Amino acid sequence: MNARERAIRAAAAAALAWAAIACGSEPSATPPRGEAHAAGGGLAIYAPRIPEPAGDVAALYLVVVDEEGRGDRLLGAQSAIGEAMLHETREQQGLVRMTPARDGLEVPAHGELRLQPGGPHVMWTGLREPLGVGSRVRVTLEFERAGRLALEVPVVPAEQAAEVARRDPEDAAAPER
Ligand SMILES: [Cu+2]
Repeated sequence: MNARERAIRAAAAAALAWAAIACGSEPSATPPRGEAHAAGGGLAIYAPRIPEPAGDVAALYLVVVDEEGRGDRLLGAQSAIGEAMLHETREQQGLVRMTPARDGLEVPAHGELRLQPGGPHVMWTGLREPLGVGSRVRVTLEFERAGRLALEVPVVPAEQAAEVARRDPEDAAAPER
């Protein structure tokens, strides 16, 4: 590893350590939407991305849009990469912390659920192998009403966590049902 690679890794590790403790607290700008990556049951998934993990914890960010006005609830996100948890972030005594979202995360009718740095997200712990930029992770999202939606999520550079996805037709994923 050369000096530049070491510096990049150190920066990524620092970013992730901070995210793991605080889950971020900076509001992110509204990202452009691009193409839907998966759709089904009245929901569409936009801009899925996993910032390159520096350790054995990874976060998933994306936008779930309720397109038919029925509302829903994200209950889980399965993947072979590790054990998934749904997290919310809350401010407690001046500190921003993540807490388990035991009842899932609401997708408001006619609205959207935004998993993003500083907000709710999916977090995998105990990653079974390193995830490099450019790799893709198969994820199955589970919703209370819409059921399961499968998609492939790209791993992006850690500093792009707050940004959203470029349009890439190959990113499109077929819904499982
Ligand atoms: Cu978390």
